[in-house]
Amino acid sequence: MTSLPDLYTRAQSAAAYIRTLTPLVPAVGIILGSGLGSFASAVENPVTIPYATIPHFPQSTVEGHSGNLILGTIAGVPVAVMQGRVHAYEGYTMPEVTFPTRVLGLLGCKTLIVTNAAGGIKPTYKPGSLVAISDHINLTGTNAALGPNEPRFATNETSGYRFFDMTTAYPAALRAIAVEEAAKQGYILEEGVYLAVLGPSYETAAEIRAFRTLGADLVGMSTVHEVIIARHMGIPVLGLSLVTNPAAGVSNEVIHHEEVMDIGRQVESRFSALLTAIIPRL
Ligand code: CYT
Repeated sequence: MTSLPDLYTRAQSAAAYIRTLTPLVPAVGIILGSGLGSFASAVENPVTIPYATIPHFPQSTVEGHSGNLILGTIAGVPVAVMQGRVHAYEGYTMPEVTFPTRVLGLLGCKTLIVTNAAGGIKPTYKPGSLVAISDHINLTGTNAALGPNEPRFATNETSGYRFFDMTTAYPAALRAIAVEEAAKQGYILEEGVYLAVLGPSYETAAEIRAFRTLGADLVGMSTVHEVIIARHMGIPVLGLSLVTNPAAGVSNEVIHHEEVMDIGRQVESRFSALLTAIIPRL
């Protein structure tokens, strides 16, 4: 029996395969969350690569997450867009969940934009609100960088270490660009702290009360693992959450995945316009 090559070799073979399909070197990587996949149609001269065809790439099992990597340009900037992600709650391991992030880094992405659908803990957030993630609280019970350190994933001299700083994972300068572009488009992009749980059950009302006390404004089941790996690789992150519902107990509503998808569809043009304005400024 042949054993799997090591993680770095697997990520390199995925990147090498992608390079056989397009000479484009992406400057910005974008991971699209639940209900936000339609931004992929804004990519110009797209080369669409189904995850299923990429060596070692994980497949999403969640409704609302199609599985394509799309390389092309947005406002002239070369980008790699992940239409759909995989989550730990699907049963994927940390190396699997963060594999696409590693591949985006190896392909050359200098900035990563991560997006997600989140529950709003802060009472002023409404379904449809877009929020720039200022920081996160990882309550998933695991860490994406678990396991042997692999310094070859470093993209510069200040990354690839066993222990690494997280205080600058979401640089204020990137958030400021997003806030400015939203203002130009006529609305206020708020900033907030994203708290990640494992899922797939939505949170209880008691958990949400506890999370509010802890300083969380948003809750979701993704993103933090990708951000940790991006940080390990030395890639700065802009995180954008779409508030799809008030978190448990914030209103009396019951939470459904369908409403998460519906809100995504309602804001898709606003969301695409914001991303399109941000990307040339990164
Ligand atoms: N909503 C969501 N919790 C929520 O309430 N989209 C993720 C997690």
